[in-house]
Amino acid sequence: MIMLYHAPRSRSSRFIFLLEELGIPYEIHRVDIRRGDGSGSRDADDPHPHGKVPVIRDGETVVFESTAIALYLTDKFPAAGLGPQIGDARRGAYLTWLAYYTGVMEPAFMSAFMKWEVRRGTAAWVKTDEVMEFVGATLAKGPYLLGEKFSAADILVGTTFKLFLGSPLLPKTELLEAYVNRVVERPAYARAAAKDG
Ligand SMILES: N[C@@H](CCC(=O)N[C@@H](CS)C(=O)NCC(=O)O)C(=O)O
Repeated sequence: MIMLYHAPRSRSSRFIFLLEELGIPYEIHRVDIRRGDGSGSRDADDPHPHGKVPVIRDGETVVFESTAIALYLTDKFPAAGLGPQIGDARRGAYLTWLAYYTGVMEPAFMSAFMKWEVRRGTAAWVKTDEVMEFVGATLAKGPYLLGEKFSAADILVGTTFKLFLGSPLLPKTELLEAYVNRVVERPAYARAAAKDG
């Protein structure tokens, strides 16, 4: 059985959402983490090398990093159709969005939040306005990042936008609001929120 190491209202919350979407048996192991406000502490039960969440354990296999966990779970449990499999023409876009989420989108928003300068030609990511241009162009073509098909990439991206939408970092647009609503109106999101703790 998949075990999710989870801290309430953190990046591991969206994996309860994904596990609920997958409809597989899983267990939640709550751990403490260090929070931005100085509360919390590293938990000896957490197998993450830096004491972070999310982490999953599948028997002897431990996976951490949101992108890796999303790919691991959607590859291992393909029946729910939440990640295009090898051979599917949408696989490339799926891998791209998962990697882009961690490698470009999160650093872009984090840099803006921390007021760090993003120097073109030096940083491996871009500013949020460029990210949002790409997101906007993608979502203009379909209700989800992969077009008609909802995927685990929407869970990562949609839940992140849910947090920031309407803040100075992510001004509201009709398109973004509609996208976030499509993601968070899913019944699995509500089930996950009830289990978040
Ligand atoms: N790149 C990681 C980031 C994980 C992360 O930073 N998680 C935060 C919670 S939202 C955490 O565990 N912080 C505790 C700490 O930094 O010690 C991922 O996406 O999985």
